[in-house]
Amino acid sequence: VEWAGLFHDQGPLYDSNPEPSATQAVTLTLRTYKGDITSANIKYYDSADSQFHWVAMHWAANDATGIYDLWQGTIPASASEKYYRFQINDGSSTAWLNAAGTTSSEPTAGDFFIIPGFKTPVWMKNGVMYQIFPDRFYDGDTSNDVTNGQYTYAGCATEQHAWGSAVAANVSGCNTAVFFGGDLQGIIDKLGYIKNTLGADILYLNPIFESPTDHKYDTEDYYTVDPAFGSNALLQTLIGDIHSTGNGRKGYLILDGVFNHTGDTNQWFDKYHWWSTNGAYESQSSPWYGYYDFQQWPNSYSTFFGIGSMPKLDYGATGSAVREQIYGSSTSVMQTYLKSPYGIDGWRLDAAQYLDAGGGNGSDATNHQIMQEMRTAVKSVNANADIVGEFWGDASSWLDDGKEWDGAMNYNGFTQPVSEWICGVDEGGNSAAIPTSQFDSWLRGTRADLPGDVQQVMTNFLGSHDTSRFATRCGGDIWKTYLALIFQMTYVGTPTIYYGDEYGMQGGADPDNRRSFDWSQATTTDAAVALTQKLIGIRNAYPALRTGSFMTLLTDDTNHLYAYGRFDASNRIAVALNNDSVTHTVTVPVSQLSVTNGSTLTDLLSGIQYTVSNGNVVVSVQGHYGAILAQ
Ligand code: ARE
Repeated sequence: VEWAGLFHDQGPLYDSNPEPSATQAVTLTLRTYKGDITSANIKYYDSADSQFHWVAMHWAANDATGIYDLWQGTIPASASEKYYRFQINDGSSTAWLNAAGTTSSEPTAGDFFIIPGFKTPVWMKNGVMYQIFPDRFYDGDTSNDVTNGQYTYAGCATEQHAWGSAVAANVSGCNTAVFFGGDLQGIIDKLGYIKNTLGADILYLNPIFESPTDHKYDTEDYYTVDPAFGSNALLQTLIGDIHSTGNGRKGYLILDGVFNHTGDTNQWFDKYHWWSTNGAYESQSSPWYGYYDFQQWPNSYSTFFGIGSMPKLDYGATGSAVREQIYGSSTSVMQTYLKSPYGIDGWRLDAAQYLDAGGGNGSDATNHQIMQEMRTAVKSVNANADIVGEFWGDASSWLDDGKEWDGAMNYNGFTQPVSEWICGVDEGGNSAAIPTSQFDSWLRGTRADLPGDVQQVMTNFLGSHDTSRFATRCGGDIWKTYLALIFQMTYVGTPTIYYGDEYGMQGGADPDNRRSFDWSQATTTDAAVALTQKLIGIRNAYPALRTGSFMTLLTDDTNHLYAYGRFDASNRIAVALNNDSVTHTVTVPVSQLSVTNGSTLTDLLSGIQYTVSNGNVVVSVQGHYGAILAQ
């Protein structure tokens, strides 16, 4: 069997029904070189009977070039989850194909998923996300700025910093009491930049609820927008403006849900007696005593990472007060903001892996049970809401059965490989260069862990509020940002721009990765911003880049070149990336995308047109740049 001819994924040309209901059969298409094989079978595992089943495939057609045969077979409809792989025979040898790749012996992992009834949000698949750390984006209302010494929290007096100044620890050495004045009014004022100039349509905000720190991951009151950021009424205004089409496309809002722990100033805990005298820290007969896990009351309690200002919530058993409070009841935190008069579109779950009962730290059945209940609650309020979990490794245990999250922050399958391939360092800045072939297999492997529609909503970001800035990690070469942006906007998953990454904002580790936004750079006279705008426009114009197939076309370790296809019934797009510092001529084998000789491909970045000959287009790509060749 000629392995190079084999292809299948869950894109629209190869899978009749990527998100089937329980009553919809799924017809799968397998590509082989013409005349290469004698038979092919789908072998699938059905969780209903815990057995493998075989479906013989039949020859269905040739592709447009006549180079390939297309074989088809149908997996019958049923409600149960299934996993499939292909067995391919040419009379003398057998090959196996699944999402992990091609092998000569039968694989034991990496099968494609079918999860009847499971869907990820259409808007998340098709959107581009912009992440904002609210204190640092834009100060739209100076009257609510936190001032010097306005209050003291855990020995830290607040300090007001001038926009543009360094994000250093303040005079008392406290790096979480440094306020720049950014707020919701600022985001409202700048929505035109996000939606119109850039063309992004999903906003993800780091925490906005009342809390004494600048980052607000230690919530004091989940039901109140922090006064330094605005008010609950202003949040409603912001949501209305995001949802309106006034500044471009209809937009969506995802809030940061910090539900593993609260702050120690939360009324439920009330370590500093800011509220009353009946928080769990203050009284064992507190109505919220059971919300936390005390080894020895009051000073020894479970926390996030040993940080005393972040006491862990105790989720108890199904129906517990904490479960009802956070997601279960109609007045729970999560349901409140999903419903009118707010109507947010999703939650990002902070430290999601750790939610647990007692002092437990997740990674067990209780965490998964909590996540299942949470999904049910969220979807009962808004079936189109998105749930994105924070997890830094392989998140498949929350994503592979359609019962918990829709997607996850894609450190594992995007941020890390991109950093190692383009910057030669890992997220922590340690030397870790990988060649193109390893980059490609890393991407394939991490995609294979996940159902296809989950892959499409994984949030793909170059950096976050928890990593160094991409531009800094990458040595400050803006061309590497260009290359990364081209990859990000043409890869599988929801592109997510951490505010400022679109102009190559610099910054080291937390807290330096949270600098105030430099508005002088936020125009299309800045080449990186102009490129971001162009790339988002391209992504928005071509569904193939969002929900199409992904096919590797070329990996060249010597010259650091990579090419891949994104395609559906309407468009075939070949992306060529040059990760070297010098210009290279790239021969892109577009016949693999069934693009015929003599047809014309246009580079959507340069406007240059190319004619396909001998199955290839030959493109000159400058160092740390790319070409997006569309038919
Ligand atoms: C503050 C200071 C830091 C200081 C720290 C400890 O800023 O300089 O080192 O305190 O004293 C929030 C704030 C942080 C704050 C922190 C504690 O944003 O600024 O730090 O609270 O007060 C792990 C977790 C993951 C977590 C990351 C940071 O698994 O959940 O660490 N990310 C979320 C948010 C953070 C937030 C919190 C959680 C807490 O996104 O912003 O911090 O609510 C490997 C591991 C991961 C690990 C990762 C990074 O990959 O596998 O599990 O993530 O490394 O360490």
